[in-house]
Formats: sequence, structure tokens, C-alpha cells
Amino acid sequence: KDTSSDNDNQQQVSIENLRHSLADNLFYITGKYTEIATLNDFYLALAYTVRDRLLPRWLNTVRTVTQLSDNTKVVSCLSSEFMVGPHLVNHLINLGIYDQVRQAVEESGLDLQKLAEQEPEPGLGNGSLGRLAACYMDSLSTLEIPAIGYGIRYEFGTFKQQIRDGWQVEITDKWLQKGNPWEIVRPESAVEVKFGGYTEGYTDEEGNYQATWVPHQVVKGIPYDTPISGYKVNTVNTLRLWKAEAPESFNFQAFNLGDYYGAVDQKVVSENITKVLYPNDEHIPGRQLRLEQQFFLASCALQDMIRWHLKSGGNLETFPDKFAVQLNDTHPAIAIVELMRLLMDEHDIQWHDAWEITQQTFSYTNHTLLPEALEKWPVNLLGRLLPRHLEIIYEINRRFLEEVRNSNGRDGHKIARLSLIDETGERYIRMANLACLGSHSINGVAELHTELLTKDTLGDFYELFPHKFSNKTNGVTPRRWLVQNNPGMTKLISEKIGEHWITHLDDLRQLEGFADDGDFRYRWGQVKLDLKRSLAGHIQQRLGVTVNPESLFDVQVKPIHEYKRQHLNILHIVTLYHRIKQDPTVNITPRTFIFAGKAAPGYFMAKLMIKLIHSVAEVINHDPDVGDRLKVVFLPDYNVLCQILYPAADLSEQISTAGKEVSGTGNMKFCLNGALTIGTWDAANIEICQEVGQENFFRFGLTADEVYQRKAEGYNPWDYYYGNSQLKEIIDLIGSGHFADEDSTLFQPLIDSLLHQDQYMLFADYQSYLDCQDSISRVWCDRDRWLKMSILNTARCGKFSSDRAIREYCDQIWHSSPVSIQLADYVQPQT
Ligand code: NBG
Repeated sequence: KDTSSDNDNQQQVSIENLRHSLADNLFYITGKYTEIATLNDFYLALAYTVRDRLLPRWLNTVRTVTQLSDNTKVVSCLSSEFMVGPHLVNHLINLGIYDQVRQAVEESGLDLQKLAEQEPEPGLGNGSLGRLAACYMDSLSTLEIPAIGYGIRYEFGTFKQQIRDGWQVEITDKWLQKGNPWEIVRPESAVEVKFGGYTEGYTDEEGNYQATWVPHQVVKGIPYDTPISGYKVNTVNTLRLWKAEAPESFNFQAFNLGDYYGAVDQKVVSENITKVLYPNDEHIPGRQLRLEQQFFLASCALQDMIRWHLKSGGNLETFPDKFAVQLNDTHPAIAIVELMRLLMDEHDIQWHDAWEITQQTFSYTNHTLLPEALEKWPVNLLGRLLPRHLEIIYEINRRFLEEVRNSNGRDGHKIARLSLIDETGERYIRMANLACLGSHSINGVAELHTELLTKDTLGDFYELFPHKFSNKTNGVTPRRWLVQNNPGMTKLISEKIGEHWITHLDDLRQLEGFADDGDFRYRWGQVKLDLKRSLAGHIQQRLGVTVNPESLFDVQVKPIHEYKRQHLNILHIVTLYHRIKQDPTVNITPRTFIFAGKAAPGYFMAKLMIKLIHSVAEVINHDPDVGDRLKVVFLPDYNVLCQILYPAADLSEQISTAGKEVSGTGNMKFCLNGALTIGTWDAANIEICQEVGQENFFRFGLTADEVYQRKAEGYNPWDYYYGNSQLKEIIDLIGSGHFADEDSTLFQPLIDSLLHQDQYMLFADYQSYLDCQDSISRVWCDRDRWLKMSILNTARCGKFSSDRAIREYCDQIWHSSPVSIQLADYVQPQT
């Protein structure tokens, strides 16, 4: 029997099915005939077609997971941000139906890529921390770990960035405006969240203090579920995002009294809680709404888990056997107190047991080293909003400090540092201290980060609880960051080593054997070149700048921040420009410098850096002496573009001041796509260098220890300014207004901060950076050598898979294992 024609037949059937579903969904869901349907309607119809094919897996996962016996743990990830990225293509790849769907779409006279471009990116995060959570959700599903992500369904996500006259302008992100086919609302699973009011305490017959919280306001949390599929497995876990609404009955009295507007006003106030994602500003302790959001998320998630646990027959003593709750930074850390409250006040569990359950439930990941970025809330604000929680915090603190005093003596300074309350000025609750105390596990996200945490940022807690600390170096999902975004390279790799690497990234090592194969190297280079051509096309189209795809693409993509030192990169660019101006015949390796990243709206210096990039670009891109040798571009609103930026990069800029960056994940995405790194000895750069080998990595600059020492010795930027004539010349050139239409004041704040303070020590690293860049230019000219290094970077970055990270979390922190999902008893729509 001719099986191949059978297969062809099946394929044909399934493509026909897909075509029909597409037409049906267009008709029944968008309610339109083809001739008036917009591209977005077709996208929606396609999204529903794909969702239909996910549903059997999703529902079976939910059913299996909710009925699990007590000894199978569900990983619950609490995060105020989830940057999952567009869903459509990801699901197509995970379901293994990409080619069929593309064909069905083509046969319907449409273009899959154009439809996919209709999908707005859910902007539910500021970047790294939320992207990381999304990678982890992807790996959890792929590894068949029962998991749920809890977050907030912000109506407006992170702002959209536009550039006007070189300055960043923020635009509201209305990602839900055209409907969201991926979510399913579950109003029947709503919970109530209380705010404000006061507490009434009394002592019960057994002499225990009991409290009743009489809130001022009650808000309803409505869950919206989004499927998170795993790669070629049946597991489809849930991302449950909560929206705030006013309970219908709320302020009935006002309504009855005819105060219709009063009643509606309350509704608006309630719904404000999930209106907007706060941008990445570090200085937000005064923002009541932010604390409301944090508590809202924590309370919704915990009530949901408790309900789920009780319904499946568990009792609350076994709650930690059922759920491993991971706190993604301190944003959801108020959950520790909320769980205490729920256990004690609503489920009659005594303090001792409640505290035991709580500590066993939570684990905490830290994502920041900057002391000023550690979250804290004014005691007054917290007490007003969460009066019962403040009481509980005081009691946790009282018991803790008493223990410390009893066992560790009376070092007043240390006790003051350990206290949950910062009493050095206005009184604050320290959320990191709360997270450390209320969790059984605390981890950093790169080796150096964890080392610095234990030595410094959380050193006092490390001394008390060394067993709680561990490192879990970050990872990224190869499905999205290579398979989906770089199909050319994926194909080339799979041709040589099969597809097993997609779920076992260490397998990429097998590529090492091809690094010396001329033909493979050539094809590797061609894949890169194609990607660069396509990026060049985008740049031309969006910015009207012509860049040479054969030049070295030197890319820095990350939030704009002084510690990440985009301005160091600019100093290099200006140095090259200056060299050309001094001698137009000088030999310069052609480079295209590409920047992308957002500045926090209230961060003046970061916004000035964006302006500087544009101003320098304006001059360099139009200077005939420079010609095609140097081009500088800034790609606005890079979220969407990062899909093509990582794959098209030759050089990845990871140039933070050593000891300041926590881990980075962009560095891993670049490396995975075969970019070489120029990096400081910071964050996960160190581990990348260790993996790929120092001969395949461009390292420069001071180490974290040296940074610390220089500071201690009294760092003086003027020494460098006067000691390095080249540095002086370019600083003077920028200061003179050369890039600002002769306006010498525009960039003065930046120059002043470098000359007078240089907090992030650009000057100390300048010469080393320059020398390193010069050696990169030389290596670039040896194309074979560069390609070999590029292949080896990809081949050796298996460690940076989020699958590896999730396995470590599962084995060492969550103690959760895979559960395979059976599909048998549901009828599936035919693919
Ligand atoms: C960021 C760090 C990055 C790190 C990500 C994810 C926050 C608060 N921190 O270096 O700056 O890669 O967290 O761990 O978003």
C-alpha cells in the first residue's frame, strides 16, 4: 500500500479542515463576509482556529491538574509582569502545525506572516523580569510540569515608544482594543479583595488574639485565562490574569438614594486597579495604586489556590505540598502576609502553624542589586490600605527580632538592618526582608549576582539562613528565541544534528564539529546575511536610513539606563567619527550601530541619552567624510522588532558596570543566535564567557571587585579626562554642541555627570573598551575566524536554556515533577 499518498491525503484533509474552520470562524465569530473582512478579522479567525486546536490539550491539562492527588505539586508563579510575546506563531510551532496552517492560509488567499503581524504584543511588562517569567512558563509546559502563572490583566500595558525630534514620547498601549482571542474570561471564578477600613481585635476563650478586618472597599477579581502551550507535548498550562471590577452590589445605598454617579464613581475607582502597568521607575514608594495592584494580585492568586486545594479534598496543612509559590521579585511579596491572614482569620489556623505553612509555600527570586531599587512601602500608606496586614507584619517582625536577639546577641545595627521596618527616617516596610523571612528559598539569577547578594545586599539574611540561598542562573526559551525568530538558522542546525536540541539545548554542542567545515560556515554566514538584509530593509522602511548589510551589525538592545552604559557605546562611536574627521582616509571597519530600548518616563538622564544617540546619528549618517563606513540607528518601540534584532546581530553589547547588572537575558538571546559578545565581567556575561571560551568572547573593563576598590580609593573622573587625550577630545566635542546644532547646553547634564561623578565609571573603562572594539574590528576582517566563533557561540550556549533553569528550580526548590496529559476522552477538532 502506498503510505505516502495516504499521508498526502491526510495532509490534504487537515488543510481542508483548517480552511473550513478559518472560514467558519470568520463568519461566526467576527460576523463578516470575506469581502468586507479586514486583515485583523482574518487574524482573529485564524487565532480562533488555532485556539480550537489547543483547547482539548488545555482543558485536559486543567482537568488533570485540578484533580491531582496531594503529592503532585503545582508550580505557581506570581509575577506582576508577564511578557509572553505574540501567541499565534508560537502555538503553531508548539502544535507542530505551522506548515499546514501556512498552506491553508495561502489557499484561502492570505499570507500567514501578514496575519501574524496583526497580533498586538501583550505589553504586560517592562522587559527582562516579565520576559523571564514568560520563558519560564514556556519551559514549564514543555517539561510537562503542572503550573499556573498569576498576573494582572493590565488594560494598558507598557507604553509605546515614539521618537519625535530625537526625544522619546510615550503613547498609551491599547493592546486589548481589537479584542484578544487568546483569553477566556471566567466570571464564575471571581474572588473578592478587600481594602482599607480598620480591624477589630479581641481575645478568644483560649486566650488567642483574633482580629476581624472591616474593610472600606471590596473589589472583585475576575480571572482571564490564557493558554501556554508546551513544545510538541499535550501540556497546556494556564496564565491566569486578574482584572479588577466593582461588585454589582457595591454602594447599593448610594444608588438607592439616587446617587447614580456616586455608585458609578466607585466602579471606576475599583477598575482603576488594573488599568495600567507602572513603568520601570525606581522611585515609586508613594504610589498607592501600585501597592493596590500588588495586593490585588496576591490576594486573588491565594484565594484561587486555596479554593482549588480545598475543592480537590486537601486541607490547608497540606497546602505547601500542593503548591510551590514562586515570588518573581518582591512585587508580589505581600502574598506572604495575605496567606498568614487568610489562614488565621478566615481558616482558624493558629500563628505557629500558619507561619510554618507560609514559609514552606513561598520561595523568592531577587532581581536587583541596586539598594535604591529594593522595594519599600511607607508604613502609613500600607497601614491605611491594609490595616490587618500591618498588624501581622509587626507581629512577624516582633517574633523574628526576638529570636535574633536571643540567639545572635544584641548588635543593634544588625538588628536594625534585619528588621522588616526601616526606621532610619520615614518608616518603611522592607519588602525584600519580608520576602527573605517568609520564604524557604531565596535565589539570585546569575552566579555573580547570587554571590553579591549573599555578601552584601542580603548579607545579614545569608548569615542567619545560609541554607535558604542558592543560585539559579537565568535562561531563555529556544523555541521563541531561536526556532520561531530564526527559522533559517533552525533549519540549518536541524539538518546537521536533528531536532532533539530544541528541547535539549546542550545538544547544540554537536555543532562544534562543523565549525571547521567550510561549507557549513559559508551557509551559516549566508543565513546571517539574509537576516541582516531583512533588518536593513526594515531600517530603510522605518527610518529612511540606508545601512550596508555587509557591515558589522553592532547591537545594544535593552532598557536605557546609566548603569547599562549606552553612553559608553556612544563614546566609542564618537571616537571612530573623530578618527575619520582627523584623517578621512583612515582605515575603519564598516559598522552599523543599532540601539533600541525604552527609558522610564521619569528618568531624565536616560531620555537625554536617547536624544544623544539621535543627535550623533544625525551628524554621522549625513557626513560625506564618513560615507558608508559608519551608520547609527535607533529603532523605536523595539518590543516587536526584537524578533529580528537578536538574529541579525553580529556583536552583542553587554557593557554594564561590573557588579550592577543582575543577569541579563538579552545577552543569552544574542549568543544563541550566533552573535559574539563584547562584555564586562558582569552578570551572566561571565558564565557565557566560561561556556563559549574566552577566545570566543570579547572581554574588557574592571571587575566588580576592582570597581569596588576604585570607589573605595576615591574615584576621580578628572584623572581620566586629563590623562587620556582622546577621551578629553571626544568629551569636549560632545560638550561643544557639535552634535546639537552648536547648542553647548543640551548635553551638558550628561557631560557634567560624567566629569563630576561618573557613578558608573565609564571613564575608567573607556580605554579598555576602545582597545577591545579595535580588536573586534580586526577579527571581523577575518571572515572565517568570525564565522567559526559565531558557530561556537551558538554551539556552546546550551546552559542558557530556560529548560535547564526550570529543571533546577523543580529539583532544588519546588520539588515538582512532570505529569503527562492524556487526550483520550475529548473529541478534538480535526487538524
Ligand atoms: C532584571 C535585571 C536583569 C535580569 C532580569 C531577569 C528587574 C528588576 N531586574 O539583569 O536587571 O536579567 O531582571 O532576572 O527587572
